[in-house]
Amino acid sequence: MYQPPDYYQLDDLLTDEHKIIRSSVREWVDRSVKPVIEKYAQKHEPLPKSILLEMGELGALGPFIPEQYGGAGLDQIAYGLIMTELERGDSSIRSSASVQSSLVMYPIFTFGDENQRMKYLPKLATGEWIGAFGLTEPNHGSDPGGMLTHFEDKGNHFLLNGSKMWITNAPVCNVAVVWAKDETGKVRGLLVERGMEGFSTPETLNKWSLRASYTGELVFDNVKVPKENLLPNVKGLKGPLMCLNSARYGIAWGVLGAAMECYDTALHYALERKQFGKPIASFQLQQKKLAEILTEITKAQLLVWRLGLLKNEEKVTPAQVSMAKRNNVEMALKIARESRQILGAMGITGDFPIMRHMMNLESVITYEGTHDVHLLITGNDITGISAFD
Ligand code: TGC
Ligand code: FAD
Repeated sequence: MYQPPDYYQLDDLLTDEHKIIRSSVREWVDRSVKPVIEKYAQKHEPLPKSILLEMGELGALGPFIPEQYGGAGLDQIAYGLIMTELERGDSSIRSSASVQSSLVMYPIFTFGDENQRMKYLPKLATGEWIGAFGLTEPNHGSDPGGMLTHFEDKGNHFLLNGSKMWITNAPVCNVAVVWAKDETGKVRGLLVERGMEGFSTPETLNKWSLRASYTGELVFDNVKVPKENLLPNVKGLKGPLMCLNSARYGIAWGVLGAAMECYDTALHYALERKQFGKPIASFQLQQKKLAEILTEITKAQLLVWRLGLLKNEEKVTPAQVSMAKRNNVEMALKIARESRQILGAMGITGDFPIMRHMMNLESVITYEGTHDVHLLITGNDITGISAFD
């Protein structure tokens, strides 16, 4: 089985349970994802629903949700390890698991009432139902507080109007957690189900990134949403932003998987490929690349390890999560670019996973808060001055 780099013996810090979960996800990725992912990505065809159902069986959907609601009841380190293994397969698979776990199950568990938890969480945990998270709008991406989607109280239901854009899994979702303003301008969360009249989910095509993942819009044209579908326990932008803290944390771990696979591919290639009568791994310039890649992976592993411990103790701050998301995605993207160069022309082909990871990471560096937005969050935390206002 694949062995990832572990230069600082971080495996010694994991429990047996962590290692068992990681092995089962790793084995599944090798068996069910790696043999087919390149074909789906090249054809720009989303992976079949069976992939989500299999992730459900593995306990990869809502791993931190308590077992009574169908989750696996695991800690945050386990969640991170699962994300790393999934993203080694492809960012689109990790994306699906991130959205389902952190952006749909987390808000229903945290902000929902008992009826909502019992109705949705078990079906989302198995992958029988697919969830989506609607925050971004055509004219409000980095500034979600400016959203225009809104709803009115019509007595026995809410009337929802507006649209969301760039939504992972939108075209196939059974339920969407939609963030919209009420009549007082407060942001609230609504659970909008497929089949509600006036709710449509057109697909976004022509992507060069995350080609094996569904992306689309959520369009609300006078949708009557039952009152019991309002998430009762949160008001304001902090609702969606708390979900993002969880998803961004998962991404900081996830991208390590993409980086590790690029490194592994480049190392093996450099040892085998000969030029000037010697393996290219013997040239100092290639050794510099490989040594720097391993150094960056090791630093990123230490960052998420500490972040995971803080998250387990519920001491982590949103700004700490932003720093890790920003650092680790940039690390993975740079490693993909360097690894691609080590493979020369072969690096641009689908015979190797590097170019696919590189293209995917161009989305990952933008979604869940862009690279620049996360830097400004750190700047705000350091100085106490918001550059957004
Ligand atoms: P600001 O005035 O700073 O804050 C508004 C309220 O929110 C609170 N807050 C947070 N709460 C929890 N966690 C956080 N990370 C929080 N950040 C802010 C804040 O305390 C305040 O609360 P209150 O009670 O005082 O009202 O808001 P702002 O309008 O200035 O915005 C600041 C900014 C830039 C940080 C924020 O809007 C932002 O993060 N923008 C980026 C948007 C983003 O990340 N969108 C992601 C969409 S989802 C997605 O991409 C899914 S990809 C899925 C996949 O396939 O994996
Ligand atoms: P903009 O906000 O228009 O930003 C454009 C550029 O301006 C960026 O470089 C940005 O950093 C910069 N910028 C913006 N404001 C500032 C500032 N104050 N100072 C300096 N620079 C600034 N959203 C969801 O809600 N749910 C999803 O499931 C989802 N899935 C996605 C899947 C994919 C494949 C992609 C690509 C996106 C997805 N998104 C989703 C949307 C994503 O979160 C947004 O694209 C992201 O938040 C950025 O918004 P934007 O694209 O509108 O860029």
